[in-house]
Amino acid sequence: MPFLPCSVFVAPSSTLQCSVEQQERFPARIKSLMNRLSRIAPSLLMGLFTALSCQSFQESGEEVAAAQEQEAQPQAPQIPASPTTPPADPNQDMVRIPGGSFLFGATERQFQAYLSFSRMSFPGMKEQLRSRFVIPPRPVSVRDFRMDSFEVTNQQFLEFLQATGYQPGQAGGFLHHWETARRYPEWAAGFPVVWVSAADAQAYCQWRGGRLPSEQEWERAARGDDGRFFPWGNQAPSRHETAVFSSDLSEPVGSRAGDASPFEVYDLGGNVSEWTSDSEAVKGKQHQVARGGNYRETAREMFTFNRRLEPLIRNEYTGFRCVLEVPER
Ligand SMILES: [Ca+2]
Repeated sequence: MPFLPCSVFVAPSSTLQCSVEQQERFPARIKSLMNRLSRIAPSLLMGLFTALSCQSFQESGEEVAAAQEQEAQPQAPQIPASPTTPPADPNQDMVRIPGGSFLFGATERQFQAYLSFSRMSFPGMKEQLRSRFVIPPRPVSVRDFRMDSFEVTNQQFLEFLQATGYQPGQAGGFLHHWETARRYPEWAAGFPVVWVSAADAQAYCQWRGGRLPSEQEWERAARGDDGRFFPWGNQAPSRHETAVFSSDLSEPVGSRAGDASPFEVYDLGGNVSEWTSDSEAVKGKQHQVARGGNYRETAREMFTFNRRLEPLIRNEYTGFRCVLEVPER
């Protein structure tokens, strides 16, 4: 309701008039002040005050109307260009892996078990596969380190992009599964990020103060002290209970409680394979070592000693996790 007609305040010579709608936008304290001044102040002062107030609230009203009109427009769901709330500490879900000496590589018995999971056979296959693994295993020593309990997700990688503006040197395939360079599909927030290279992964880990694990560190985290066949033990995996493999799609990280190593690191067996910091030449071409199986592969890729030698290109089945150094005491 209008509290007073504008004509009470405006000097007769003034051309400024407040509409009823404008008066209704005045806050109560302004209305009270104007009422008191109307009883004691000269009309010229009141005219000036009212003119300024009317103008101010007219502009304010236009802004509100513009905002409401904008809100009425259908908006496509978007991930904001910058986080509206600070992201959670990216290093909070890490576990400490005790260092020490362990057997790196496969025993002959383990290698034969690996072969028993393969229906494929071609001349020289055993020799080719054997050359990929460290047979017999050799003792390797690693220092204590901390490792991500889970594979890095799309959401976490977006936070890195927003914080750093990272641009890859070679962009081929970079985040190919995202809708835009800064937006992943809504359903994919908790899924492991893929279509990243080992260099992209290393940049992310460095942002967090860490790095990619070496393959020896990765295997230490997967095998524990007993040199097990799989991260969860020596039992063959069950597709629907143990790990994510032989499937069409990865799953949100940590979905399978059964795919846990002795140090409670999840998805080392399956979901997506994981970049390490090691590389190796194959037939004269440099390859990056990835460890662990993935959703597309069969059970045999989940053996803890299995080494994947990947070309230096991004793909839809390799992600990563990070490690942090532990200061020496
Ligand atoms: Ca994995």
